[in-house]
Amino acid sequence: MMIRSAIRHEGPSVPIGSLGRLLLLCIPIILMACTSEPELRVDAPLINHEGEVIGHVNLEQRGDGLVVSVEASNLPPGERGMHIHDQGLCEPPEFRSAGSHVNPESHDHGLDGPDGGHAGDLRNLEVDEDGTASQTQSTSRMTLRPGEPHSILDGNGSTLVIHINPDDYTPESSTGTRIACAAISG
Ligand SMILES: [Cu+2]
Repeated sequence: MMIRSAIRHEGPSVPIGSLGRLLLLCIPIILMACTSEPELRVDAPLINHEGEVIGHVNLEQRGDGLVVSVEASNLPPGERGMHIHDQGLCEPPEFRSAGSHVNPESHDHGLDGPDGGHAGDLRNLEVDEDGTASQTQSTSRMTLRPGEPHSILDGNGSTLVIHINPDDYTPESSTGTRIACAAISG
């Protein structure tokens, strides 16, 4: 009885209150969210029309969302169209080998168009004045999960292609020359 009493009164008693209890409950959840590993992850070098590596592309599957991150330099400043194309090959200088946009439903192009765009349509890449870009966006139209209809890791892989012109997200969009390419294969 004496020992139990001594242990019970060892430290100062600090009332944590309901807010404190809520914080104690939330901290492990926040830590789990911050440290949770992506389900699947692919990293690929980004090359320019001379075949030089100018950055890299990282794709991560997080639930039903595909997180697309681009880190690049030596790009022309401004907004640049960016899409996922349906062939996994980047042959400079024109990157025709990258094929067309991933579009299994044969939709019209353009995220803001009546069809809602191609599966491979992405938001423009914003390139800073110094030619660098560091951007992350998420899409639920593509997945890294193999065997699914919109999988990037189908038999022949896919490419992330950056164009000279911005995409205006309409069916009439003309993003022009392909200036950089990253081949993504499983
Ligand atoms: Cu494109």
